[in-house]
Amino acid sequence: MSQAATPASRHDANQQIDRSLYPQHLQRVLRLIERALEQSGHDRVLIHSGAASDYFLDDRQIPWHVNPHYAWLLPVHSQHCAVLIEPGQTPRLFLQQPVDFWHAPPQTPAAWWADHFELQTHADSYSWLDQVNDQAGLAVIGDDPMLAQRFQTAAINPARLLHGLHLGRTVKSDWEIGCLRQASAIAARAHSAVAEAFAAAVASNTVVSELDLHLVYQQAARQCETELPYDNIIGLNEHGAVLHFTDLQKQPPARLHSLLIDAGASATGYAADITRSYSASANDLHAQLILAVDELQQQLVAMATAGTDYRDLQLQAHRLIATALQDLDIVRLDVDAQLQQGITSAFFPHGLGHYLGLQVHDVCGLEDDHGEPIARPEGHPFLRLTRKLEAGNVLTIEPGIYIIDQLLQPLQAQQPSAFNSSAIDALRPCGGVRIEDDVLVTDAAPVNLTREAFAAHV
Ligand SMILES: [Mn+2]
Repeated sequence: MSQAATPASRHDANQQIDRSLYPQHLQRVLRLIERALEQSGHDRVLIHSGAASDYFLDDRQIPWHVNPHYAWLLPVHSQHCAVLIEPGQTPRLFLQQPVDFWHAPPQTPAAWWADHFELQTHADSYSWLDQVNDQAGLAVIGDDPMLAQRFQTAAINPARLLHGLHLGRTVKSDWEIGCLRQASAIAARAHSAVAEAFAAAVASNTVVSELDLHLVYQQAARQCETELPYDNIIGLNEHGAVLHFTDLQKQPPARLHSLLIDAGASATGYAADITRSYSASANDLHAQLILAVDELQQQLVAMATAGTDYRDLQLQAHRLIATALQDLDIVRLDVDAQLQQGITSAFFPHGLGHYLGLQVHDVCGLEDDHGEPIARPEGHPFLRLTRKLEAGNVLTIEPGIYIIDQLLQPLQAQQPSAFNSSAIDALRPCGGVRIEDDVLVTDAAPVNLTREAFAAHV
């Protein structure tokens, strides 16, 4: 089992997010939106929460997720609501409170957040739209098809304004950091429960299925599947090498070698995105690989400082992975030779991480401040973050090393002497290793929200 030591912290999953931080957050968001409006040349913006749609030929709804720009403004999210923002005015909130005996009504607005809006409730989904003039200076943000029908003069999702909103979301307020901490705390609690269940199966020489581990996770997180920010990736043994393995098996494998779990949680719309890897053996090569990835991951976290270009972190990750592969005698080439020949990309084919916030892969990771694309480094097609880091960014650091035969075998065939094939054969039944933490960039040292959460839980 591998679980790295972590610093102590004050935060735990039962702690409420500090509501006194919300008014300042909202004022900041409104300022950012006003600035974005100035730059896009619009007078005001209507941000719609969204509306669920049904499955094809069915009366069952597709799970609904709020428009993240609406969630940026408000801590409580329901369908058919909207905020109208006009610089210098109190934002107007059109809140749907339907008369409906089929469904539970949305929460009654609580003073601590609702008092910051001019509130107007409506019973049906669209009548309130008549109160918003369809004018050239209006921008509308949302994806309900009714919006485009109703607003023919206004700009629907104008790119320039969207960029301004996305850019604003890259730096988190204290309120948002509180939400992200809470999400990490819930996820850490659930990860720990799964680690215990896996360890218990190993210790008692029994087996456990991926689905059972998923159910342990959900019970400990106390979140429904629709609340989880993404489908849990829970891979036993060789499934750990499938980067997005969500096909959770109900049957346990004959023997447990390893577990890779990539699972998050949400808090007030904000996500945690955490991966841990465990070995069933105390000291086999896979267990050593977990320790090596854990160590290099923490080195990379420490480098996530303001001013650092995330592309350099990606390249640095490949150097550290090459070092680990050489040190563990998996690859018999030095770092430079491994990089030149693309060997680390076969063991670590994905990006080092991404912004995290209201979306798991949060917005604006590949754009500069003016909305122009920032190219990925050559040979790194899956990197999701190419910006320079700044204080207030929250992002993931998630290096991994996997045995993916599709990628490795062509290289092994080309140059057999570069690889220790018996080491690769020994690792294959264990799939792979990934360690992922959620990290807050500050003006000083980075804050590891995930390790703080694990430390507070234990
Ligand atoms: Mn991630």
